[in-house]
Amino acid sequence: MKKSVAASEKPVKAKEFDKELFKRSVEYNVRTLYRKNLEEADAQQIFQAVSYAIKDRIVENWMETQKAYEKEDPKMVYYMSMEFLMGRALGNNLINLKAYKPVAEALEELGLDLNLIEDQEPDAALGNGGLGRLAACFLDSLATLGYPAYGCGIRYRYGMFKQEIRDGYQVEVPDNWLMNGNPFELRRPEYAKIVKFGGYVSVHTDENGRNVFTQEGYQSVKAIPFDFPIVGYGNGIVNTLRIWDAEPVECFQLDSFDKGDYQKAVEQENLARNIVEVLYPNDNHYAGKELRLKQQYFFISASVQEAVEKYMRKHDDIHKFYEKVTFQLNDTHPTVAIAELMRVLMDDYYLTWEEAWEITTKTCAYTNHTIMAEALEKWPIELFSRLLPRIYQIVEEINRRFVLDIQQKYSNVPGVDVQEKIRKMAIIYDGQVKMANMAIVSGYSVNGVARLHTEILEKQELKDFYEMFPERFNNKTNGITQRRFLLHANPLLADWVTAHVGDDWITDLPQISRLKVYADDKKAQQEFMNIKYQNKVRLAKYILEHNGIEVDPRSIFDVQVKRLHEYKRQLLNILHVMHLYNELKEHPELDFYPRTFIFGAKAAAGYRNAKLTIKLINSVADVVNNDPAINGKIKVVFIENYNVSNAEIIFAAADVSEQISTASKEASGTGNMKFMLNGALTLGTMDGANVEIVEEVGEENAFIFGLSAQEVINYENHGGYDPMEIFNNDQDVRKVLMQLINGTFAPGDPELFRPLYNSLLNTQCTAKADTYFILKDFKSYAEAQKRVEAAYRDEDNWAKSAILNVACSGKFTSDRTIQQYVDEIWHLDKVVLK
Ligand code: B1N
Repeated sequence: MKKSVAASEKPVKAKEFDKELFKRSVEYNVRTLYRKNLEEADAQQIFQAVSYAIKDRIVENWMETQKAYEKEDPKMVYYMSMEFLMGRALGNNLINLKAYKPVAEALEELGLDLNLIEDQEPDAALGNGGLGRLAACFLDSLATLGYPAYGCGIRYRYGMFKQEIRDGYQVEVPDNWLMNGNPFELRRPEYAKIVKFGGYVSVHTDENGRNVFTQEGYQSVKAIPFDFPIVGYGNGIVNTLRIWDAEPVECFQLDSFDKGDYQKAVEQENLARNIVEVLYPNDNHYAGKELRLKQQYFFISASVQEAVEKYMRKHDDIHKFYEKVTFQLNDTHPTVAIAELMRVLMDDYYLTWEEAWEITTKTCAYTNHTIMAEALEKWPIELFSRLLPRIYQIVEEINRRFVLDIQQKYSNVPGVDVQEKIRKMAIIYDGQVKMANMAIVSGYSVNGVARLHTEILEKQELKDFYEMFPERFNNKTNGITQRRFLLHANPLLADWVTAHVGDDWITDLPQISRLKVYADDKKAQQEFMNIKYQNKVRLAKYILEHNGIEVDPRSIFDVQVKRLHEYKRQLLNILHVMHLYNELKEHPELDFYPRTFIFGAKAAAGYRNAKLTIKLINSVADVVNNDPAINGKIKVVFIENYNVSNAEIIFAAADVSEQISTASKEASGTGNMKFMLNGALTLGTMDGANVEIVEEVGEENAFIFGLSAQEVINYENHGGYDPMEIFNNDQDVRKVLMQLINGTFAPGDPELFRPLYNSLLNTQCTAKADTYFILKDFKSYAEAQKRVEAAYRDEDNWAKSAILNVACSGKFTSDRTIQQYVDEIWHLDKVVLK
């Protein structure tokens, strides 16, 4: 670890919280914002008034932090991401200001309930799932550890859609999160940038004999940044999330426009309106839409321009840019940053190709988040070059030189087929621009997000690149922030942990391992189970209010919440529920421990099988929940609109954490870590970070089943496996599959679930069947579920395992992940405030 450039020896204590001042400030804000007093203001107005009062405090620290950065001039990381799934800000800011409890008390004295006020805030849902939430956790950790950082992204007018369930189907409702204004954001028009699209590139030679490239006939958009404060925990540091809005460059000047200009002006205006309109609701999937590439270049061009200008405001030698700046590319979505930085360095700062390349390759680093083939970004040359003509020229040149490198390296190596290498590794090939290849070739680091995932990248997916650039590859196992997902989400457990081991875990999660000595302690076990019970009561109340379903908090809460995707195998889970239902119907006398199966998941709007799986879950729920013969022993609940805010309630209440992806498909997973931290036991495959979770907590404190990643890969390399064999020989599987097509769960429309049936068996043979090995793993899953039930019946032992899960979760803090990024990739220095 590098030493810190402390402005003073000791970190200062967080400023004392002045309750009376705060109360006056809330009253004042309600008055000036709404011309009302507290009694007259509604809940939303009070939320706004409280938030502005808190923002006042934050802004002071924000200015101090930025002043310190200005003075000390530390190296900065720019975390470039299309997604930041921030969730709500108020509660989190209070937690990190160490002001949550005093503010709750002050508000109580005013007759107000902080929890209800928090519920007024819409989630900032500028992300789909794990990738966007990871970015948010990273920002929290960067600020808490005192590292200078910017998050760079897009201020989507509409975030992730709101999900409503109507008649069991998902309906997408626009998420108008800015409707009431956002009290924490700050518009910064003084940092606006112009971003250019389309047109053509003209070349001429200047007086020094240099080629000058100019983009002409283009359309442009004005990018306006909005800054969000990212409050570090108890250290006075406030970093910035900078997200860009788009505005038209100029207003109409009708008199000066001829017909062509008028047309162009309208188009420019539309471009600005469309570009930041909405987040693409795809997770682990690339749709190849032109507007998406526009979004990517829009925020990247603005962010890169600003990073370079900011650097040049303090330095005169652009050649040393990489000593003060590093760009971390959150998957391939921001990869145009590479060519954009090359463009700025060559076209605006007149560097040679070699000089610009040296800087760019020392500035950019890439994180891979998936090996799913359908997520790989490949842009058609036609589209890419039409939209970004100058950028495309640069990509072509990067590619030309890289292909030469391949030829040079491998031409004389016996047994190597150079053409084959080029086919696999070239950035431009087969009419497409391959973004992952560009990110690997043009940066100094490539990392995966869990050990298994990185191994698969090195040995299979990116094997050729690993052979060529082994020193670039590294692993950074994901993490989560315990401040949001324990301290804020689960105050009962947080207080209990602190009572037993002190509060160091808040900034040093491995300290939580000191809980291990309580795992066998009967009193601790009872206290733990009691807290879990109260959290289950809280979730049961939420479910009753939001779903109208009554669930028994004494039943096992078995939870799968995450995006809906075939590889995540919600279908395996619900098929197993159908199987349990069949068993209970056939053997009503069965000694069955009551279970509540809880699902929460959004499906991409155009993903047919995913949406149909939601309908199946709700249809099974309808039948099972209302069958008196079952006597309430199984309940199935689909929680509408799964998001960061209700996730906090859900994790705290879970007994069983379903992490059942087809092995090798889930790069890491981060929900798995949030469940563990809250004392749920993992029921999962050896996939992603599950492998490391089991390594930490011990296999005896988890329920592992299914094919290994290598077994899956072996099957795939040999054309799959034959699900028909299982269908023909396993009566349990056969029965549930037949129920998909005989109307058991769709009485009016027996054909409804045929597509799911086909995806598993595919009797028509038009495509491969059961590509996610659901039937192959079914038996092993059902057996693991039996072990879950048996284990839960032994309450003391369950409590012990649950406590051990909490105690062994130390590795999975995003503070550890960020420290590893800092030590092994970014090499930043800590800043400590005076
Ligand atoms: O990134 C998370 C991982 O924990 C998950 O395992 C992984 O599935 C997730 C295209 C993605 N990978 N790829 C995406 C999201 C949006 C999009 O448009 C791909 N998300 C992941 C954090 O590492």
